[in-house]
Amino acid sequence: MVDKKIALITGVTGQDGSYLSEFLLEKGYEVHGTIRRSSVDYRERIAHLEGTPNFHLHYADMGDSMSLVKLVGKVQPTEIYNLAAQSHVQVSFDAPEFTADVDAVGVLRVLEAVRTNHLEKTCKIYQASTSELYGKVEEVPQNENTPFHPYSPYAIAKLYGYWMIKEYREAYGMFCCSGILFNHESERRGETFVTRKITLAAARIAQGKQDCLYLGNLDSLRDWGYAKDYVECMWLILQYDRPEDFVIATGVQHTVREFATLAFQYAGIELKWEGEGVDERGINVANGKVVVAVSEDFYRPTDVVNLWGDPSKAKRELGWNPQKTTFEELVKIMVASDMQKVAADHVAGVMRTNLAEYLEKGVVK
Ligand code: NAP
Ligand code: F7E
Repeated sequence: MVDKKIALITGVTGQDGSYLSEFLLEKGYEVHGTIRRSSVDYRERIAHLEGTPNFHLHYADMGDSMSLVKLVGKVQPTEIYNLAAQSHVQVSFDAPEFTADVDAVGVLRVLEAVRTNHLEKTCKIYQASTSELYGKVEEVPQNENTPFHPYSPYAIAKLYGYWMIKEYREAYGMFCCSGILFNHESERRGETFVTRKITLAAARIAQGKQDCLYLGNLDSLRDWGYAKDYVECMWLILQYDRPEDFVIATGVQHTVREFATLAFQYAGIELKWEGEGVDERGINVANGKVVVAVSEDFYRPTDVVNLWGDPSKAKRELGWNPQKTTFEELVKIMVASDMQKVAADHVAGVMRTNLAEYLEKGVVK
């Protein structure tokens, strides 16, 4: 392996891409990231990094092989972190073909871009695999040997990527690995994922800017960790002495209802729950108002309801600490950040206000 560390991150504008960029820049890497042209050129999560000497952005798209081949040839990366994806499970039911192109064939395009540039012996590849592979789970908790049962177009696309990574490792001796990451959240999480939707709404309701939050399946169980801790693991996986796949999780499970209860508590609202199923309501104990209600709009055609990771291998082999940030600390960080953002009501806040209104009315999933 060459000495100079050059990382290429696909999906650098995403939650994980932004934290990973910070992490690698601190380690002295030259960091290159892919961006897409969009009608609004506002890259909120990485704006603070633009202009940093070792940080470079390039246009490329997971659906465009040539853009990836040319970029890999130009950058000559020693490590690729393939994070780019249509990452929303519910959206994958509305746009299954696009999801397959980006999340499945996109992985193949990255692998082939490395081979086309003859970098298979010098460039390691990290693939953003997912606990969604376990889907309609066949055992709890889930580890590296648990059988997969993908249960959405997103998960099925990601399964293709997982197997391609394994195939290229065995067929061509490439150092390519999957991190099977369980849900990880942060103050930078997209606003339509359930945790961020809850913390943003809790902050808005606490500050009188929203009346009610509409959610789907409150019983769904997730193993939620902090994204900042998880990007360290992506790097550790590529520093391991051989290419292997790892489950990354906290080993602790909570329901959506528990997340909401704690988030509202940190926002200063004590909730009590009444009713069942679609009639369940979260009531503000202080004034008797309904602040959380269930809407079938947020139910999925098939939902993954019992994710719980066993991070023993990552702990043992990578020396990673799955409990660096606890569930309670994670919720507190997210609520504190959204309380500030909602109070500040700056330009981006106005955009958030509109989105939150759509979310409240159930227009955007
Ligand atoms: P995210 O915030 O949704 O970011 C996704 C990134 O992919 C964005 O930079 C997005 O660019 C980019 N992207 C989407 N379509 C693209 C395309 N056609 N070409 C190029 N780039 C494209 O996701 P995340 O939470 O950071 O997750 C990172 C990766 O880990 C994803 O692959 C996700 O599926 C996977 N994963 C996430 C979790 C989790 O809990 N967060 C768990 C397991 C696995 P724009 O900004 O231009 O949209
Ligand atoms: O849903 C339930 C929903 O959209 C979590 C992605 O990063 O993690 C993420 O996928 C659970 C589901 O994340 C609402 O039905 C209830 O059971 O926050 P989510 P996800 O589907 O787990 C995995 C590991 C990834 O790989 C993905 O890229 O919460 N839920 N009510 C809701 N979910 C949403 N979004 N909105 C609701 O109102």
